[in-house]
Amino acid sequence: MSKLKELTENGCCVLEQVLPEKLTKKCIDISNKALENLSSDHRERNKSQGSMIHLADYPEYSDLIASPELMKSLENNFNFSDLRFSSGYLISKPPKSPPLFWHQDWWGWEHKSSYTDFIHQIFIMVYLTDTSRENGCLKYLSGSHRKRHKFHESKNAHSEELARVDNPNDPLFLNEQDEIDVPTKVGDVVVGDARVLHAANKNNSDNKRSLITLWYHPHYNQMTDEMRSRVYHLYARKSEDEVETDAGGLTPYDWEDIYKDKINFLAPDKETASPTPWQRKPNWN
Ligand SMILES: O=C(O)CCC(=O)C(=O)O
Repeated sequence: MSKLKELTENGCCVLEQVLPEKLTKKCIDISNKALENLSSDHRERNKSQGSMIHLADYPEYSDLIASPELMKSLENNFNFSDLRFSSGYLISKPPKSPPLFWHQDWWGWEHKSSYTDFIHQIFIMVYLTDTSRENGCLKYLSGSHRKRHKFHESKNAHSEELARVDNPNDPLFLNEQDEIDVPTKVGDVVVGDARVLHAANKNNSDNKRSLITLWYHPHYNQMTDEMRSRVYHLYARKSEDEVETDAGGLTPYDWEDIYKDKINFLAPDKETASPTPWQRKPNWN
């Protein structure tokens, strides 16, 4: 099956050995430094994820965001018409840490195009260690980007309680019968439709398991003006009450030119409409 078919039908696929060792080493160094700056309060608030460090606070990640090897591989495997970047996080699970809850990443469920094959947003996941079920690899529910699932109805989805793991028995932390593990090697890239339900296994190992999640919009030129504005707001980290994003730090617009210039071709245009409402919950008919 082609990678495009896998992405369209299953909602997730792996591109093997895309990133050069020099780049992954650089990402590991930046990430280790970023993790040193984390407060214990941050860790407590994000026990399930491990950490939620906004990439824009570390302009050196521009080499990864705009990596020619990543761009080439996306071009070779998919028919993306106009790729743009919005944001991303460093998500690092400490040794012996709990699973990441089941969730999906899409925020544009208000619009009817979210219930079609059109892909508004992809996640690119770059793991900085080899991953397996033992140390907290990704898992997902195949096809869940295109159909109703009981997890969509959960009151708790994306809540602070889940992030703190107040109730480890919440079904969103449990294994699902038809879940598919996604073990990876350093250098691989996981590509997913942002709508697909995914989670991460607990990290049972004695080492941390770090991941850089990047969100891109593969057909930006075909999104509505309202959605394009929302993408721009995410890129520019506009603070809005309804958006559970980490507003207030650096944005790529604040970066020195040497970093900013690298990712300029991926920057969303400025807004031409009010941003689409922030809607994380699907409403299937
Ligand atoms: O920690 C992981 O492996 C997955 C992270 C994730 O689900 C996300 O970034 O949306």
